[in-house]
Amino acid sequence: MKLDIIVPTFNESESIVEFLKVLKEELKGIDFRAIIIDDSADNTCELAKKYCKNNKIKNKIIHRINEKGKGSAVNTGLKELNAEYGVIIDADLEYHPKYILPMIKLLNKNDLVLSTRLRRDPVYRKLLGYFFKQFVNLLFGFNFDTQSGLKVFKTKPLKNFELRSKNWVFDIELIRYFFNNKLNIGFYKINYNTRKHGKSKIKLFTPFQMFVDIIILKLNFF
Ligand SMILES: Nc1nc2c(ncn2[C@@H]2O[C@H](COP(=O)(O)OP(=O)(O)OP(=O)(O)O)[C@@H](O)[C@H]2O)c(=O)[nH]1
Ligand SMILES: [Mg+2]
Repeated sequence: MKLDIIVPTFNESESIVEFLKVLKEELKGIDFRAIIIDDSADNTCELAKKYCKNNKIKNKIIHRINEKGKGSAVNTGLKELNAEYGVIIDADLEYHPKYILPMIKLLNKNDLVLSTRLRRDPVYRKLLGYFFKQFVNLLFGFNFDTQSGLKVFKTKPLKNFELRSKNWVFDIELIRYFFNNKLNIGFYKINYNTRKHGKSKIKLFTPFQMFVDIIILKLNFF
């Protein structure tokens, strides 16, 4: 079994080494490759390259200079896939790599497996999440934890797929592709942590940008 693991990074110098260390530990004995798509201005890229080299982690590290956006980075990563199975995971350890293998197991019956977060959020975030889900459900017809930052999938169905969302709604676009093509989607419940190091890339205006982007996605205007 071969795994290609897409990791979008933006100024994650405080997390990347710990992330790669945990990833390697959890995937002991598995043939995997870290595909890191880095848009950082800090030394995330150098740290990742050095750690992979010193610890014999197969890798493809792309440092993009003039491009940005998590969706756009994931799209660059999708083009690099050549393993049977793919993973998309954040670098800040909010999603523990220990969940990757149990999720991959579920690909025997599914084409895409989404992690579903068991939430311990404050009430206002629970409410925001609830309305977000209802809105997505209304427009696209699915009621999943779309924004969870760990997903695993078979790579074959994505051969000719291209993400058009550059930012935070790429998850919905990816899921919509599997959903509309009647591919099987499975779920795996996880506990998730809050970010330990570094800063969130979410800004105050991000929910508004997401709202507009969801409507653009619905209208296929990207
Ligand atoms: N390449 C790339 N990666 C990005 C970009 N924005 C965010 N990321 C990465 O995408 C992942 C998720 O970003 P976060 O800032 O953790 O977003 P979040 O998890 O919703 O927010 P927090 O809960 O505050 O951590 C992290 O690995 C980021 O480094 C970007 O513009 N380019
Ligand atoms: Mg995060």
